Amino acid sequence: MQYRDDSITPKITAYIGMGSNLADPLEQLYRAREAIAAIDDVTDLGISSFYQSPPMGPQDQPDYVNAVMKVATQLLPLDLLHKLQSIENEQGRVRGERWGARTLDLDILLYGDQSINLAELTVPHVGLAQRAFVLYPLSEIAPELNIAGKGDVKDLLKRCPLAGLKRLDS
Ligand code: 5RW
Ligand code: CA
Ligand code: CA
Repeated sequence: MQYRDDSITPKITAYIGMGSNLADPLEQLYRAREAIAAIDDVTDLGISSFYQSPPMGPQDQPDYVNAVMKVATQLLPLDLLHKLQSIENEQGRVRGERWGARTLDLDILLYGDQSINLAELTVPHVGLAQRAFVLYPLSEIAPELNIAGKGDVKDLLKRCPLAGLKRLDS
């Protein structure tokens, strides 16, 4: 859905969590960034370093690679979500076990300063304040951010154990 007058459409800064633990995870995330940047009404504003970590949830799966991407968008949250889901599907995501291995997972972490509580979408993302694989990359590209109801990213980070998280070289 588009607004009729683009000149009055609010430009929202959103942060997208990216994860993969199958089929060359780094390559999956590079490809996903290109696909996200190619969406109409989404502009790539940058990406964090890439981080490797052991799986949270079921342990019988490979380590993950995660990153956080910053975008500007004029898409509504659910429209952005559906485009991200199409990219997951294009990159071979198969729905299996809950919290199981996947080629690509794209989550809307933040959408401006909005709180969204829909059956399909919760923003800020539920795990954002506790998960090292989200907070460390997010703090790299948005160190001064305050998350409504959760606090400053800097303070959240101080209370978040690394849990085996390692930054990858370029
Ligand atoms: C389930 C996350 C339980 C945290 C989930 C939990 C992951 C991951 C998942 C990811 C790492 C959702 N996604 N582990 N586990 N990175 N390291 O992106 F406590 S499944
Ligand atoms: Ca674009
Ligand atoms: Ca997801």
